[in-house]
Amino acid sequence: MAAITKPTTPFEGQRPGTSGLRKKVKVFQQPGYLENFVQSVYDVIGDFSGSTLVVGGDGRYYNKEAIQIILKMAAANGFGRALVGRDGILSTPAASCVIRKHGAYGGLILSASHNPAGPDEDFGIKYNIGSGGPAPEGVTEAIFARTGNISEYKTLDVDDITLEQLGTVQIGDMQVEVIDPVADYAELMQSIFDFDAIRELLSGDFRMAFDAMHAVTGPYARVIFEEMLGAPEGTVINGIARDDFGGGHPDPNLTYAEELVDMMYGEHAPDFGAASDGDGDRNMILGRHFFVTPSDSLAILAANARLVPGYADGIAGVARSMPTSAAVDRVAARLGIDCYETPTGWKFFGNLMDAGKVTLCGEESFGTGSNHVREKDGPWAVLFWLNILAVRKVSVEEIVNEHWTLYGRNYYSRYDYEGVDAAAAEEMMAYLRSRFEKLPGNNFGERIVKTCDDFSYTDPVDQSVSSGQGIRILFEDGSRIIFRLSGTGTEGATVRVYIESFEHDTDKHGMNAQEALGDLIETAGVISRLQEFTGRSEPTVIT
Ligand code: VG1
Ligand code: CO
Repeated sequence: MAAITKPTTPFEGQRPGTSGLRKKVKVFQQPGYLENFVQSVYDVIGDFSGSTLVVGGDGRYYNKEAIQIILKMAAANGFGRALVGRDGILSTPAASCVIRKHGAYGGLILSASHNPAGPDEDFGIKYNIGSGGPAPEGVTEAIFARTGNISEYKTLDVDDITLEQLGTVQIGDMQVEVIDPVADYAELMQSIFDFDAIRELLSGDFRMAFDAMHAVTGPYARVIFEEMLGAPEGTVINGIARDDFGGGHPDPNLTYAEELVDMMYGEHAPDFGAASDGDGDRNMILGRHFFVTPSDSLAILAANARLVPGYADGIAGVARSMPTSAAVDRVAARLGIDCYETPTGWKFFGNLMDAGKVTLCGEESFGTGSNHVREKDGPWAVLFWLNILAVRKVSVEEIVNEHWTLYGRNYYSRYDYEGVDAAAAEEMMAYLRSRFEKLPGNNFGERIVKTCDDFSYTDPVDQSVSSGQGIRILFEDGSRIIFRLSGTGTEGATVRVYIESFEHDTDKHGMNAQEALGDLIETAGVISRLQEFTGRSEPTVIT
């Protein structure tokens, strides 16, 4: 069947951010908008003729329509085969798993992660390469450059295909296989973790709750936790995936995962609670009346990795994004393995994992993962904790306290100011940069500023340089304040302020983080004049 070529003109602003192109649904629905981006991807990723493309998304509004457009264009551009999750569903880590397992050339993942979904909310798309990981900056910049001069796109004039049934259909010369979105992923999880031990744990007095937040992990969690591991029905709450995520904000943190948090801090709370986000790559871990910060979680997984069959031989190294606390650095030091500090966003971990330099990676933003795929992975992190709990047979709180006693505690918190005027946010960042030379040597309370800079990263594998990755104010005592502008929002700017301080003294480990970091939080406001620039006296979310 002959491809048809349609003329088009460029749209402004199609530069992928921290994790792909994210815009309002209404923006994506403009004729030619999605098509331009997709054709730009196909134009720059090399020779894929006859090879396989993986397509799937988090099930949000516009997911299915977008998939039909993408598939017809894939066929017209020469892909030989496409693998699509049934109903157009693939969680982000499952998409990464499918790309790797089936030797695909790459994949298109449709998601705006935890951002709300619906006709007036957000949509997103990103390209992942054959390793299963998000395209590196070189590729995303080439895609963006192409969107600036695109003049036509190729498609086929054919009917939509059925995504609801497993099986194979043809679009032109391309074969489309509609696959079970859970099967490959569940099999991979079974190959890493001790399912028998976890099943035994869950068959006793131990109780867990998993909040899928009406998003993509519902079907994954019901199969893995309830069917395969035998947790009682009802263990997975909000397990029906909806295209508007039930009107919620599927961001697994103490603010948005309210139902789970109430349960875990209530009477008769379960022993273990967890939640994942819209596209299944984030995780939140809770014990009874106890919250585990994502940075601590990464450190604890690294310290206990040998208890898990998939990591029984030890881990090669670890990596964390720059704003993530240094808790994992201490574990790496004790284990005698390397620890890498990368810019924010999972794409920076890909080269390190491909080169065998790191096994576990994580971000403070509720993201943890390993080299089993090339995305962060929510249900994987939950299984990792369950495996540790099944072996150690102590509570989540005991595991964390013991960890702090051994390694010290990195008090940590992030303040987000959402929907700030973009120009005002840029001015504040410029003001901070203008103070780099004057701040060192100054003291704020008992802390003295040691250095300030704008974080720049040279990839140790391909030597590519990424600069302007966040402003760091580093103090003599090792504490830090970081300022960054988010690269995933769709309205105005989001200012993120990350605060960290290390406490060695076990007697001081019982404090609330806000209390322990009180002086640094105040200093952050003084140094940045945030309130003056943004007009905000309180953050939108504290994690
Ligand atoms: C945020 C997080 C970052 C994460 C990214 C994508 O980016 O801070 O750590 O990798 O979201 O996660 P930003 O630029 O808004 O700070 V997800 O679950 O949205 O794919
Ligand atoms: Co996500």
